[in-house]
Amino acid sequence: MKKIMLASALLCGSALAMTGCQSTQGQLKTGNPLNQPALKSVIKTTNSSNQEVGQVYLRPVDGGVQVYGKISQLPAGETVAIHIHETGSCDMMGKAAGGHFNPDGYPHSNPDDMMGHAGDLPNITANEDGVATINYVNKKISAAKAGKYSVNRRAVIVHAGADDYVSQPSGASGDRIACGIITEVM
Ligand SMILES: [Cu+2]
Ligand SMILES: [Zn+2]
Repeated sequence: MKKIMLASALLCGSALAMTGCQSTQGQLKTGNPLNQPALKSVIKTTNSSNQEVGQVYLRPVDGGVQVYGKISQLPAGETVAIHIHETGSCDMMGKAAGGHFNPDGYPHSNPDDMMGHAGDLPNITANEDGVATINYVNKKISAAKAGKYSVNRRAVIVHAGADDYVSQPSGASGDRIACGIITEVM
């Protein structure tokens, strides 16, 4: 009897983790929903309302770091840029986040270019409700707590326009409309 109760308690804990803490990941079907992300960024608008508009999660996977999440309240149907910027600050309308995370001194490029910024990510496109998702494996960053390629304490920035993956230094992606500092998931 004791054993059965313990088992059901564990199941309950798992169910809670899926439906509670990890609902976003579960909905996005981004792999094993019981696998906790290592890092997380709560995305807020850079304007004075400072409203929460999404979450981005990061977790180590084979060959890289899975970056996944959802951003809402974007202009409907618009394609916009999202990057990891070097400094973990969202001050001054996101400008304080600095340039793209670039530990190896490469030029800006498309996110799959191994000789481009580590912080480059693919553009996201909002649906008619202004909601966009991202689910991308970045091979140039680490989700570790610290280290040369770690993105812990750096910033996720969402822009007003799309990244052309060519223009220097940041793809001509326009204003910084939303921002979140990347932190460890406790
Ligand atoms: Cu950016
Ligand atoms: Zn870049």
